[in-house]
Amino acid sequence: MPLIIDCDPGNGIPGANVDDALALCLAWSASQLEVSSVWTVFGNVTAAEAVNSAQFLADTFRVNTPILKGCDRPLDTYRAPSKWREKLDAPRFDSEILKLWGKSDCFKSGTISAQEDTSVSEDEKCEPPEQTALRLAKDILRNDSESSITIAALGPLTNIAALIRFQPDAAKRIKEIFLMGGCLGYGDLVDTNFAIDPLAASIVLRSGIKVTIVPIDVTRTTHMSLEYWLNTLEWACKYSQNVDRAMTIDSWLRPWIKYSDRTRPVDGMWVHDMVVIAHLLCPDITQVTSGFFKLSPHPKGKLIQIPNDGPAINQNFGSSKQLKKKLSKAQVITSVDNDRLLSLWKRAVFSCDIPPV
Ligand SMILES: [Ca+2]
Repeated sequence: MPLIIDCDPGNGIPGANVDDALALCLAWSASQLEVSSVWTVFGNVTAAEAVNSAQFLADTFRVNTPILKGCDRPLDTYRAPSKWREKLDAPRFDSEILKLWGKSDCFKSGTISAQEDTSVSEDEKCEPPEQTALRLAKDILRNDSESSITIAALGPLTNIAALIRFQPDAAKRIKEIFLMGGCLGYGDLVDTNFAIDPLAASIVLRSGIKVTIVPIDVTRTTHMSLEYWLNTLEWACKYSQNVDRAMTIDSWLRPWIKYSDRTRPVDGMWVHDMVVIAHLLCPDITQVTSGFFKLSPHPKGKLIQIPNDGPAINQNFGSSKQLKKKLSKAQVITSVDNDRLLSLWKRAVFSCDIPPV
């Protein structure tokens, strides 16, 4: 079944997460998955920068998957100034952080020589979500009319919500969505994907499309340490056919792991988005349950699970019976085996079935 990966990869951009990039590496390495398109969305970086980052990876993996630029603003505040953009982009103006990426000056995505400028016009940058939805609908409909689409959603859900709202016929082709987003625990903590565009998350959860949620509660139990990556790099480079790919991945992965290790309570990095693709490939490394969910207005984008009986988890919303009328049923991943997750990635991305050099 065709798989569309909707994502916000920030590989190569100082201070931007590379978990989408790890997910794309896995998806493009796995022959079981038929990646029909990659869509980008604002998040870790702008949607245009995400196109550059995805194209850089496509070149690394020598695939010609179409890469389409998606929405660059949340649905409900499309024209509003983007305060969150300023916050997310702050690291690229910090000289100490830039040094990790081997940069000395204020970073602009076009300055990465290996990542070509895709010359996105100013008009495209301001494209209204109706127009974006139309382009993405055409991309869905170019697939065989009989086939359904699966979407792996690794960023804010704006593109998919825009499709559901403005292109319902194309959205009907979406059979299932596997998404990384939502935070059930950790007090008031919210995850970026749901909190940046809670309206989009709500539209997707209420759409009736089958959804599997990989919440940040689970992805925060994952980690890839610098030591693990350096050992993997050494192992991969014993095989000559891996050397170029491994060194290219190292150019963006090592700076992020070092940065993440300094700024987050984790040994190395969380591999968030990779869990979605790993679940598609090898469901038995995860545990799944189903339940009823809704989004809290305070804090915006907080994911709430309502147990079958008894009060809501985290928040007091009254009786669960009343709530179920407005709730969305979804599957949720409850755990993942980190060792098997990393091993799956490593063995898929690097070929190791020929003798070492
Ligand atoms: Ca992401």
